Amino acid sequence: MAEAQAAEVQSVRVDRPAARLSLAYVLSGFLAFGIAAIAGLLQGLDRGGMITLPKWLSYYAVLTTHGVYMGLVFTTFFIIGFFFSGVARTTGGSLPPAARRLGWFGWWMMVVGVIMATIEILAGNASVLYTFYAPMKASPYFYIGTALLVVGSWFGGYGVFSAYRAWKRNHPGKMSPLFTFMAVSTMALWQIATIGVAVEVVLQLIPWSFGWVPTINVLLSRMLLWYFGHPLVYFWLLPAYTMWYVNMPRIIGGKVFSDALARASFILFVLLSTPVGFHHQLLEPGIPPLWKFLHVMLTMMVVVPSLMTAFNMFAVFETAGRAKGATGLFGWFKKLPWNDVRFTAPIMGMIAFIPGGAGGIINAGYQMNEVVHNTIWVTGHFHLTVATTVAMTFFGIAYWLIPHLTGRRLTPAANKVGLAQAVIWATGMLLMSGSMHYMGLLGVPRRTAYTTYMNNPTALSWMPLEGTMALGGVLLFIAAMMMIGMVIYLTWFAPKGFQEYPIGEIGDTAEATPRILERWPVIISLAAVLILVAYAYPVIDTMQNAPPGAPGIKTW
Ligand code: HAS
Repeated sequence: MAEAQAAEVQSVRVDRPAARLSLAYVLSGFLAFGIAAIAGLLQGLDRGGMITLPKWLSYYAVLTTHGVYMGLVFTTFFIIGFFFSGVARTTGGSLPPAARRLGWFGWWMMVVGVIMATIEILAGNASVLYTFYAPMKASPYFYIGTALLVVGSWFGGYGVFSAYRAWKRNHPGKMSPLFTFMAVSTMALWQIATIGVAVEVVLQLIPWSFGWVPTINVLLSRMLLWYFGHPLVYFWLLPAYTMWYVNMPRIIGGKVFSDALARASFILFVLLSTPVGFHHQLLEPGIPPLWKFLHVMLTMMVVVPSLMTAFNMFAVFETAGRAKGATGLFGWFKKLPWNDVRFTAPIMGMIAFIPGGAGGIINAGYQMNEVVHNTIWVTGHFHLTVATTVAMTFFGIAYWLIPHLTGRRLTPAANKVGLAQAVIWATGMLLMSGSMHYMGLLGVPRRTAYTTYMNNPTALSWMPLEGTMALGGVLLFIAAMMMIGMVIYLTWFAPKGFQEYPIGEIGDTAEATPRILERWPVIISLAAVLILVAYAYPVIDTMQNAPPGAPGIKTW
């Protein structure tokens, strides 16, 4: 009986209107991913000294395209599409009309924003990289384009909130489904985080780039950027964690270990992701050391929900393995479905997060940061975290999500291609990110085009590693093109059929979830207090005792 009920729950299909909306977001994300991969290949080969880009194509324009498209466009579109699908799936199979309207409005706004920003980058008016650090000055239309991308994503969030509200209205007094709760938490975190970049872009960058004000307060603009920049990384990470907590148990034939632990870890992210931005500015003059210390302490606290997630995942793997008869300390390892790409791609990302997360903790130590800041180590760190952990989880999701949405199936042959794609991506990233970490320790700077520094012997000694990095980049490009091929296949050519949307059931031994874990007024108020404590004084101080403003410069 219970099995029949479980089978019925798993056969829920996302209905056509919701599937169309999710698919529009997911496919736009992968289109951006393909463009970013081409830019990545060109820039990797140029930086590794293997090719020379033509005069009309600046290294920095290609680098900006790669960073903006991979870090901001691919991720944001994919995340919103994934969330819409999972919210629909866990709240009955459809989205309320209001949620869909908000979703489509946001999608159009994001598309228009991306087109505007792209035109400016390609015209050579915005080679300011994905962090658009002042006083480098881009065309105002680049900033307006990125603002539209962000504001559009807010509407995606409002769509998720409105579906959540509708479910709560129809189920008074009940805790929301875990997936939906996680989508709401992540989009709430995103609303809080993007306030910083919205203020920077609208009040500082746009007026300055139009020439309405002659100078910009650089320190303030960077504070606002990093107010946004660190929670941005958790906006990337939390959808991957959603997959690990909710979808992964079903894929491996196990159960969700603890609903309460999962929710608690997401709430800790909502509370602690934002008041930590100064760990990106530890070497920036003008911020009093006490505030840097406070942000570093809070950074060490935001590591805790990731450690909780690691504990949870080991528990899920071990209990699933033991239920299948595994014995001994590590017997469960062999019971994992290693030949299922829905599992293998994300698990490779998970394993990469062990050194990736450790690297983050190294970055956050003040003295260690002096060694690695502004070196290519940091580029290695984020290729291990976002481009391996997060991206490989997104690949794993795409392999079942796209056929689910298009009414097709992931065939055994496609599964094999997927496994090869995941292995090539992981190998490419190991070579590329590994050499970046090592070169960073040797002092190789980040954000620079190829140079031998006038044949300086030290710089020449880096060249073999630059070559390994470029080789990794070539493998990554191959894996990216395979992924694009699979997306096309699964959308239009795979055999028609039913692909399960895997949703894990809560384990039998899990404790009941305390109600406080869904009290949004309490959670959001606490987050606001922490942000005020961490930022109010330094921001006011920076405005009152502002150094002379900077005029814009064009470094490219
Ligand atoms: Fe970071 C710079 C600190 C996590 C991304 N980071 C960056 C930048 C990016 C980025 C993009 O403190 C560059 C920005 C720029 O352009 O300048 N980072 C941290 C810390 C964490 C961290 C403390 N970062 C991330 C994540 C990212 C990301 C996640 C993207 C998704 N980061 C920094 C700092 C800087 C920085 C400084 C500035 C550096 C500078 O000077 O410029 C933590 O959140 C990490 C905690 C994670 C863990 C790992 C837990 C492990 C898990 C996996 C378990 C595995 C299992 C599998 C269960 C403690 C959950 C086992 C299975 C088997 C079969 C064995």
